Amino acid sequence: MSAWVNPAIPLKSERQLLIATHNPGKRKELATLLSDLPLRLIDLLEIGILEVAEEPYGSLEDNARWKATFYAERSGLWTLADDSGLEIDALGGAPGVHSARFAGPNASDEMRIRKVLELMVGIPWPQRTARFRCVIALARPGEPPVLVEGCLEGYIAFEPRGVHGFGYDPIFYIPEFGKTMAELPLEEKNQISHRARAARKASQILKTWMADID
Ligand code: ITT
Repeated sequence: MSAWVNPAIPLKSERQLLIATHNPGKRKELATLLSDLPLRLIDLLEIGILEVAEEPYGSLEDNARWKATFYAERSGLWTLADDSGLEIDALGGAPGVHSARFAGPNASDEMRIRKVLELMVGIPWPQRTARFRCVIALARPGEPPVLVEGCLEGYIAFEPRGVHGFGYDPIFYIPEFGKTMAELPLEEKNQISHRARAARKASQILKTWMADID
C-alpha cells in the first residue's frame, strides 16, 4: 500500500512498524496518529501476511497482546496491534470484547448498530452511558508486548447520525461536542478518541525504542 510509505524517510535508514490490523478504519486512523514518528508504517498485505489472528481471549488486553505477538513473530518487525470495543453499561458491558462479531461473523457495521439499538429500546438517556476502549499492544520480536490504553466516555444515541469514522461511531454521542463520533471529521476524532489517547502513549514508547537503537 504505497499510501503508507513516507518518501521523506529513506529506505535504508528507516525503522519499520507493522500496523497489524485488517480493519481499514483503524488503519487509517493509526496512520494519521503515528504520522509524525520517523517510522515507516507497514501494512499486513504489503508484506504478504494474509493470516488473520484469532481473538480467543475474554479481554481487550489479552487479545491485543496475542495479536501483537502473532504478527511480530511472523513479520520479524516491530508490531502494533489494537484491540478495541464499545462497552455499554445498560448491557452489562456488551458488546465489549465481542464488538467486532456482535451481530455474527459476517455482519456489517449497520447490522451491529441495529442490534445495539434494538437491545437499547426503552432505555432512557441517563442510563445510556457507554465508553469506547482501545488497548494497543506494541511488540518487538521475541519480547513480551507492552500495553497502553485509551478510553472515551459517551452515550448511546437513539438513532445513528454522521458519515465519518467506522463501526459504532454513528451511535456514540459525545456530550462535550453535542455530536456523535461519526459527525466528527477524522482530524477531530483523532484529537479525542480512545484510539488517539492510546496512540499518544504508544508514540512515547516507540520513541524510547528508537532511542535504544540510535
Ligand atoms: P483487527 O482485529 O484486524 O484490528 P477488528 O475490526 O476485528 O480488526 P477488533 O477485534 O478490535 O478489531 O474489533 C473492534 C470492533 O469495535 C470494530 O470492528 C468496530 O466495530 C468497533 N470499534 C473499534 N474502534 C472503533 C471506533 O474507533 N469507532 C467505532 N467502532 C469501533
